[in-house]
Amino acid sequence: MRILVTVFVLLLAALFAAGCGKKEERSAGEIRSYRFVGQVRDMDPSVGQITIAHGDIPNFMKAMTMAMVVKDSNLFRGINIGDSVRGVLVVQRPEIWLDSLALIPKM
Ligand SMILES: [Cu+2]
Repeated sequence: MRILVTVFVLLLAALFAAGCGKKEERSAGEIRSYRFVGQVRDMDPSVGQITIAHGDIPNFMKAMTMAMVVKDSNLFRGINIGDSVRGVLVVQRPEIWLDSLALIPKM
């Protein structure tokens, strides 16, 4: 009986370890991207930051105005305060940055 209990405990431990391992694999270095539409409120290429009032981003965040990190200074090209834009936010914890940005032409 004691052997059976030991085997059962070991099995549980193995399952638990496998589960944890999988979870860690998923979260570490995982990259997610989220499309959004918004309006440029402020931008500062010297510090690589742009402030955008964005709409709801499903499964990520509600509509809000936030400063976004811009790694590629080319994204600022042709963009001005007040412009309507669509973009892609990339999340790779602990980092979040603006990965692409495009002007929505005025009608
Ligand atoms: Cu936000």
